[in-house]
Formats: sequence, C-alpha cells, structure tokens
Amino acid sequence: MKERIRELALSLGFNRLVVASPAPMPEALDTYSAWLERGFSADMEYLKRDPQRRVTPSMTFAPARSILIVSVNYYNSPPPPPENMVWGRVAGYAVGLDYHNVLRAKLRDLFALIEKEVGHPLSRRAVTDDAALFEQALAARHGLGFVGKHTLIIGPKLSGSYNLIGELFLDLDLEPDEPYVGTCGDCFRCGTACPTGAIVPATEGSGYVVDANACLSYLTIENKGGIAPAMRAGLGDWVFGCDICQDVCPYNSKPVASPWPEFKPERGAGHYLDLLGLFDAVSEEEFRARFLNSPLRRPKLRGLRRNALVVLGNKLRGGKVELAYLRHRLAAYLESEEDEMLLEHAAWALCQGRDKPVALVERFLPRIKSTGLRQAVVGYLEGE
Ligand code: B12
Ligand code: SF4
Ligand code: SF4
Repeated sequence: MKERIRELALSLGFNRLVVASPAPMPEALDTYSAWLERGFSADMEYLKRDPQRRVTPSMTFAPARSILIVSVNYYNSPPPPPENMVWGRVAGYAVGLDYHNVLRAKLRDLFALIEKEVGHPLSRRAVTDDAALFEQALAARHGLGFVGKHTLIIGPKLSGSYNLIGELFLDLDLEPDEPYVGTCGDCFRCGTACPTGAIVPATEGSGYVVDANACLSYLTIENKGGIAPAMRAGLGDWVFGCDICQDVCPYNSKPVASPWPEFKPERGAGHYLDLLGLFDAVSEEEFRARFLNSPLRRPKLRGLRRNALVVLGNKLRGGKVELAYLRHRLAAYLESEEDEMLLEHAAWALCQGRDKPVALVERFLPRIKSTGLRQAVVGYLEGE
C-alpha cells in the first residue's frame, strides 16, 4: 500500500513522499526551545505558543496513525530582469499562487485517490505550514531529506531544497520511513553568502539555525514594523523574501522546474515586481485584488511599500536608477503619505543617492511626530 501511495503522489507531481509516525519528537524540543530562548523567532508570536505541541504530531490530528510527508518542487528559472521598469526581486516560492492553498488542494486530491485505493472511508487532515507542527524535524526524522546548514530540507541526490513541504495525517497504518543520511561536509557557502549573517551556529551540537531577526525573508514578509537601517543594504534588490542561501548551494546546481502550473510566474506576481507601481494611489482593497491568491498579500501594501523603499534606496546608492524621475514619482506619493514609518524609510532612500534632495525631505519632516524617527531623518540628511 505504501508503494502504491508513493506512486499516486508522484503521479500528481509531488517529487517525494515519505511516511512518518505520529510519535512525539522529544529530541527536537531542546533545539526548538533554545532557538526561541535566544530570541531568534523575532516577533512571530505564534511560534512561541506551546512548543510541546510543535513536537507532538498527534496534537495536530488525534486520530492519525500515519503521516504522509510530501515535497514539491517550486523552482522556475528567473528570466533576465526587465529593462523598462525599476524592479525588485521576488523569492522563488512566491512567484506563482500561494502554496498553502495549492498544496492543501493537491493533498486532498491525493487523499481521494488513496481512499479509492483502500476501498473504505478514512479521516484526514491536510497541513502545510498552517498548524503548530515542527515540519522540518518530522521530515528529517523520516527521510524526506537531510537538514542543510541553511536549515532547509535538502532532498536525496541533487533534488535540492527548492521544495515546499506538506503533510497528510491519516487514520491508516503504514510503516514509517527511516532518516535519509546526507551531509553538507565542509561547505558553508550559504552562511558566507547570507548578506546579513543570519545563519548562525546552534547553541548545542554542530548544527546551524537561522536568526529570523536578521533574515531577509522575515524582515520583508513577516515583520510588521520598520527595517533597521543597519539591515537595509543587505536587502539589495530583494523586495519579497530571499533565495540567496539556496541559490549558492551546490545541491541546487541542477534545479528542476516545478511541475505545477499554479507555481508558474504567469499565475502570480512573477520574479520581478514593479516598485514604482506600488506607490500609485491604490486602496488596500485594490491591493488585495491585485495580489489575490499570491503570497505577496502577507506583508500588506504597507509592508511591500516599506520593502520597495529600501530596495529603491539601495538602487540609488548603486547609481542603478535615474534620480530625477524617481524623485518626481516619490515626491508625489509622499505628499499624501501619513505613515511615519514609511516617511522615514522614504527619507532614508532619498538620502542614499548623490545630491540629497534636502528640500523635498525637509518638506515632509514635520509630518513625522516621533522624535526618534525625526532625528533619524535629520541624521540621513547630515550624511550618517
Ligand atoms: C518560522 C519559519 C521561517 C522563519 C525562520 C526560519 C528558520 N530557519 O527557522 C523565516 C521567516 C526566516 C523563514 C524563512 C524561510 N522559509 Co520558512 N518556515 C518557518 C516555519 C513556520 C517554522 C520553522 C521553525 O520551526 N524554525 C525553528 C528552528 C529551530 O528550526 P530549524 O532551524 O529548522 O531546526 C533544525 C535543526 O534544529 C534540526 N533539528 C532539530 N531537531 C531535530 C530532530 C531530528 C531528528 C533531526 C534529524 C533534526 C533536528 O533540524 C531542524 C530542521 O531544519 C516552517 C514551517 C513549519 N511549520 O515548520 C517554514 C519553512 C521552514 N519555511 C520554508 C521556506 C520555503 C522558507 C524560505 C526559503 C522562504 C523564502 N525564500 O524567503 C526562507 C528560508 C530561510 C532559511 N534559510 O531558513 C519551508 C522550507 C521547505 C524546505 N525545503 O525545508 C518551510 C518548511 C514551510 C513549508 N511547509 O514548506 N521561515
Ligand atoms: S533567506 Fe537570505 S537572509 Fe535568510 S538566511 Fe537565507 S540568505 Fe540569509
Ligand atoms: S550551501 Fe553548502 S553548507 Fe549550505 S546547505 Fe548547501 S551544501 Fe550545506
């Protein structure tokens, strides 16, 4: 039955399926708790609630006797950047439709096929990053792949880490799979390439963990506040998420394109986002409609504008955009913006290029009520 289920999963486009047991993972609790204690979960409060639950899969679905863990490749080769717009990069997992919906729907398809095969009704719960479950520890315990130093699951051989993970909890007895043995060896390319030094040694043992406070994926997607000035240069061109630690990994040197049309760039935001278009006068509703079913809705319009301002500042510093045109577009937007955090990011961005537009920045300075933010802007004008 297990082999038949595997065939069914592959026929739907999943690149791998392993069977996990719902037994608790006490061995993962210490790593997880230490990560929390070091403050590495940043402001993602939901991760701090009930760590015991994360390492106890049966609490996700009590009737489960087995858990099918699947992975699917999301990779699409990015085309060269467009020349006719000021763009920001979008992480590969987010160029198409939101994987939460896509993966859950495919897991339900898989379930229908399994029920037919088994010949009697089963109960199930389909999960992908939407339950209090330590997915990677469970996936590693049962051989979906091994955990690379960038902390992502790397599949066997050269199947790499450009994959997303989901679980189908079933009240069906199946033999659990063993761990897969793989190694990074002496390599640490991901850690060296990470622009903000977010990949750090774990407190115990030789493993690595990610400090979300420094990870661009957190800063541009989950973070609700401002981006600290010290982190801004690290964003480079990344306006949503980041793939650097994966792009440099030798296990990703032969990426296979995603089998699912839902993950194609034409179905979603694509690889490059028009940054200046984000500053057009659009309501939150129009924004939500534009990014319907896209992961880019998560940081909301405010978060994406914040990210875009940082990327624009980086482009200005690198002399990559035409200054007068950019100033003209931003000045029009800034006239109507009331949000102090965005005004501060805009001031920072405008001060990155040559010939700071002092008059323009000073014009919106009085609208920043917070003394700290206003002082920061004065600092940018004075060249700090
Ligand atoms: C919080 C979170 C984040 C945070 C923190 C990331 C992190 N590495 O901790 C932020 C916002 C930064 C983030 C970023 C990204 N994320 Co994220 N994220 C999660 C989430 C919700 C929890 C991760 C977690 O528990 N971290 C806590 C720390 C302690 O976990 P860890 O470092 O992985 O711990 C490892 C070791 O301690 C060791 N270990 C510990 N115990 C044990 C026990 C055994 C037996 C073994 C063998 C190993 C072991 O293995 C652990 C597994 O890696 C998971 C989904 C989920 N519910 O699990 C998705 C998830 C990890 N993210 C995912 C993705 C795709 C990303 C991004 C690539 C998105 C992007 N392009 O921007 C980046 C990658 C950044 C990176 N290098 O990690 C995928 C990864 C798929 C894969 N192939 O592994 C996941 C699994 C979501 C999914 N369902 O597909 N993410
Ligand atoms: S996703 Fe980017 S910022 Fe985060 S750990 Fe990887 S390279 Fe560093
Ligand atoms: S880049 Fe090197 S160290 Fe990092 S995950 Fe890949 S193989 Fe491991």
